Amino acid sequence: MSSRISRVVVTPVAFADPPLLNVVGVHQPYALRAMVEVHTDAGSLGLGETYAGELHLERLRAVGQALGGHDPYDLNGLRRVVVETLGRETGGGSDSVGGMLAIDSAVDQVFSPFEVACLDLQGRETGRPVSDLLGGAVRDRVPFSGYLFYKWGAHPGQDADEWGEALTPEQVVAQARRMVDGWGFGSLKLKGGVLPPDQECEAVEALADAFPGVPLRLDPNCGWTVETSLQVADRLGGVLEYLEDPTLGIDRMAQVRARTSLPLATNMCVIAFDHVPPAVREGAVDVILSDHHLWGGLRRSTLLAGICDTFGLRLSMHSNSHLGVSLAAMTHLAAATPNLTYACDTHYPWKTEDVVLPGVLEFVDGSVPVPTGAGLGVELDRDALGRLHDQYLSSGIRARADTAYMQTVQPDFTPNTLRW
Ligand code: GKR
Ligand code: MG
Repeated sequence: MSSRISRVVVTPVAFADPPLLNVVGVHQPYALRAMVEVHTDAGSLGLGETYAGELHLERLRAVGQALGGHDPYDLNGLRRVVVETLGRETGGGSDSVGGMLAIDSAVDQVFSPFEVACLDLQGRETGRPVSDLLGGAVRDRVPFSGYLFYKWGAHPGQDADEWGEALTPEQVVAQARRMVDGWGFGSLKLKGGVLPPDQECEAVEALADAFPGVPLRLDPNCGWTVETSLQVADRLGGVLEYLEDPTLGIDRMAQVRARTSLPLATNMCVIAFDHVPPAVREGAVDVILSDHHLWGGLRRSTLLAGICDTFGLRLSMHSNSHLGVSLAAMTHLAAATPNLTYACDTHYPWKTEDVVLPGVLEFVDGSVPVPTGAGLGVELDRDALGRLHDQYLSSGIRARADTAYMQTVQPDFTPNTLRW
């Protein structure tokens, strides 16, 4: 008889995160993630990584309990268990990414880490990398882009971090230089929505001067009106490879796209399968940023890739703050997705701690070589896992709360959505 799931362990962890600024506020001193371990009665193990808001953790644990005796190769059955466990509840997604996203259903987010863990487990048992289980790698390294942020030099009350402050074009260029020198990135993305658009345009123009020929992206997370988005598109049209989520919602994005030829990308107005038809109908976007944590795992992300291919949409990949299990999953997915031709986003350079043993995941010339070992190819560092779990317990942080944290410094701050 084939092995069955005997035990699921969900471990929330907190890892140090610099004060990165965005449209809804600023990153807290620690970012949260949950590690999901799926064990079988035959002694096999699979790993997944996901968000760690409290409601999400509750749901993960409920599904974990319901999975006892389940066949780890039955991924359709796994989805059924998630749907049944969450019941008829839709009540908003588990984690709205610090308040940036309106998510209707938690099913995809809860299913994702279990699916990844089962694929990791299947790969370990069959001796095949996860990319093979997704149809086979079409590339042996996955390019990532250097993800630049406006940031404070330090969290309030703490010593300056190694990156220093980035609030001016010169400081953004210096940050980019460090990213490029340290990781070899061949494309750059600036997180905007922080300063008035003119200043963000100046920073992008400074990047274009400092890194001629390097593809650039700007993402203000819906900080702008339609008119402002058009002014920026006009000004940066010759500089950007795409403009990401300049404004809020499919309708506004379509209004912008109708009046510019600059490609528009999104990880905010198309975040579920039922957003694709209206976006296509209205011609709102050119590029969808997939994210297996949000879209229901690795296989549904390859399904999204097929849909994009059918409708002539291009594909890139989104990132939130994450650790090595996620980076491994993102790399296998991108490797096995032929039409994912943009460099993927990653927050990885911003973290200084991890739960995976070093040696497998590394950046070479801005790309991560696809792990060739069985499954995801990464192993948990149990000591680090324990340490970061203790950090979670002592941090007191139980949800991502960029706005509330910003308000401790600037009490009158409200999110910049559609501000300019
Ligand atoms: O980490 O501050 C951040 C980002 O702004 C993140 O929350 C976004 O989801 O990176 C993301 C994006 O591309 O929109
Ligand atoms: Mg984005």
